[in-house]
Amino acid sequence: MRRMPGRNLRHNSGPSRAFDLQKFLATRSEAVNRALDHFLPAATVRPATIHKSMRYSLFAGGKRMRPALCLAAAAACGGREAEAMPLACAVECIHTYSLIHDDLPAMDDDDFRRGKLTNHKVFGEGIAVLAGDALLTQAFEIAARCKGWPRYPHREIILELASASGSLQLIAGQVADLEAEGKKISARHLRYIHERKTSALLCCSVRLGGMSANCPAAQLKALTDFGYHVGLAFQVIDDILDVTQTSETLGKTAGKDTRAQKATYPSLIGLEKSRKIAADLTTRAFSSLRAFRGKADALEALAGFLLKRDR
Ligand code: GRG
Repeated sequence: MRRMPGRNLRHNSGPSRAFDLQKFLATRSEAVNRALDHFLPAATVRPATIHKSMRYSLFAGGKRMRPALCLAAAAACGGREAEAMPLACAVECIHTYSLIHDDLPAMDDDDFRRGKLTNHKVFGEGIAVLAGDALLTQAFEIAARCKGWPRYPHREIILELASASGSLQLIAGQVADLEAEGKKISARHLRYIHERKTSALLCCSVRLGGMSANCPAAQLKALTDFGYHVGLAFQVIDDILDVTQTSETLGKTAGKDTRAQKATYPSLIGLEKSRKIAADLTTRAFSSLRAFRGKADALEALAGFLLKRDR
């Protein structure tokens, strides 16, 4: 992935205008939940166990940040959020699949996620693996059913999802993360992991939002730069929260990274420097939004919020 060159930055402390982010997040989360409920087979559909398991994790109370970013990107490009909604749901399905598999005993072996018992704790490991598989497949089905746009026909949309979630991005990040456990790695290698494990899907979320608005290439590039930097900042903050917050606040086991001897920014360079890196990355993200000439309020507010979040 490309990084942006340094610039003089107008934004350095978050959104410049009042934007009601709480209202945006509440209304969009509700709309995303309704759409996901519509796209997924009902919990009673045979075989009911798998549909219950998929729905258990999908509706367990995630923050819905990727869908929110997707919808906000569509709005920034002058598109209709309704057209972006299937893609927002597809990304959330992929994200939820990755969390279910990440929590398995063969991976991070976690008991809690989104404030509830992990999928395998409730349904068993076999069903949890299959629920993850089914959510990943569901994402591609939802995307294949969307209408497609002149600049971004179905092929482009499917390729976007596949490349973000495949063995060169999401899976590559997870593999590198697993292989780095207990080892001392360089900041450069840690960046490689974060780019793939986290930034790729956040970047994909905003790019798909732009694509659903049939955005021109310059806007897609601005969204790519924005998503890349917000995605990296997101993971640095995630690592910081792991050592500064309680399990209750996070809804997942806090302090896991240290116990598993995971490579993180706080373990590599300390908390203060990590906070500075997250803030710098967010400033870079803000600067990408200039291309939208003041129409990216929601994206701007989301980036500011993600930097300051406490869970
Ligand atoms: C294919 C067996 C197999 C496993 C795949 C790819 C993968 C496992 C896991 C992805 C790695 C991962 C969990 C990355 C971390 C990204 C991250 C910070 C997730 C937390 O996102 P939030 O805070 O979560 O948005 P909520 O619950 O709010 O949606």
